[in-house]
Amino acid sequence: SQRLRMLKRQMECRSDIHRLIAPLLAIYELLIPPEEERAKQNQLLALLEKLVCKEWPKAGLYLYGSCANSFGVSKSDIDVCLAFNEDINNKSEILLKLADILRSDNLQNVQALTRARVPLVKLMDPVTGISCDICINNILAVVNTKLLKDYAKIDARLRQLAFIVKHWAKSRGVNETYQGTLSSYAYVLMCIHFLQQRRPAILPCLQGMETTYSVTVDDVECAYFDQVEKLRDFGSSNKETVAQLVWAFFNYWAYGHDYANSVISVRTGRIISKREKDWTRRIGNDRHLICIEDPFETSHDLGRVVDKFSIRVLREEFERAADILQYDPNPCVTLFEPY
Ligand code: 3AT
Ligand code: MG
Repeated sequence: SQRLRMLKRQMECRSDIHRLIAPLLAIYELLIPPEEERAKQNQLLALLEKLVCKEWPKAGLYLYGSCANSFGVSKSDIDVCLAFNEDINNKSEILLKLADILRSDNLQNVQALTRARVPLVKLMDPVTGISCDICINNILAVVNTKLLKDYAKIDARLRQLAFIVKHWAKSRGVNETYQGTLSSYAYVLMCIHFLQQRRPAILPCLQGMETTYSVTVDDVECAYFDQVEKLRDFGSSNKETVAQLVWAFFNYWAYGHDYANSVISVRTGRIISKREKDWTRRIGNDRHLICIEDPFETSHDLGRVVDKFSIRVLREEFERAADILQYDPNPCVTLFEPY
């Protein structure tokens, strides 16, 4: 009956949906960071490189997350990975040392969070006003950052859709992993998977193609086709607009997705079954109430933060968004109203 409802709604998509194209694109444009922000980020990165190099000449600094995956909105914090060519057993010691170095160079609000799930140092640069998190040897995040960035180069509609979805999630308070809702990374994977599933497809499955890029990180082989310049026309036979896609995205998560049995998988470009992954039972704190497979660490469900309370919040928000896009006279305002 859920499928029927979905089909019915698909046929009933509001007839003036094209009127939402301009306002949605205007919101997207406003969220894009201006060029001078990039310059400031590079200025801060150069300073950090200088400081780190003095203490650890063989280490490297890499940007990851939204400042490097092309899904960063204006005024985001930056995520930096300090990479050593060896395993580090005592990250705390290095983080504390790093915090000392940063403090003595007048960086502000320096804090070493050695006991966090991903241990890191936080800081604020008073010159550029940028806040920054530095973690150690988080190379998988650097590689998944590249994957997201490569997908974004294939079809402009991915970045448009993901910016709107992230903006919605932040406005509605459902982008808080510590409160049981989803990370930005999870939302971007949901958008990629959604565009892989359109017919005709708007995005290919890069991990299902010939390998042109491959690295092994923490025993995980990360391999995919990264010559994305060759795929610029991939989605061109699909003419859907950002308005239709935003509408269909929320409809899918409100009324189309089979939460009981399905896992979304960017790695395969398909829906796979929970049974296939043995994600049918609760193990420890992993409840698998909404399943989003990490493209590289395939045993990781990015929905594992979601609990029996927050799944209701999430699904109610998807339904609210779908209903607004369908019926509200002014959806581009109502959709993003603070909760
Ligand atoms: P914001 O714009 O900061 O909200 P972001 O893309 O920087 O978005 P996060 O701050 O949530 O996203 O995460 C930073 C990066 O860390 C994104 C991704 O490369 C990596 N990452 C985050 N969560 C996970 C995860 N559970 N597994 C693997 N990598 C992750
Ligand atoms: Mg971030």
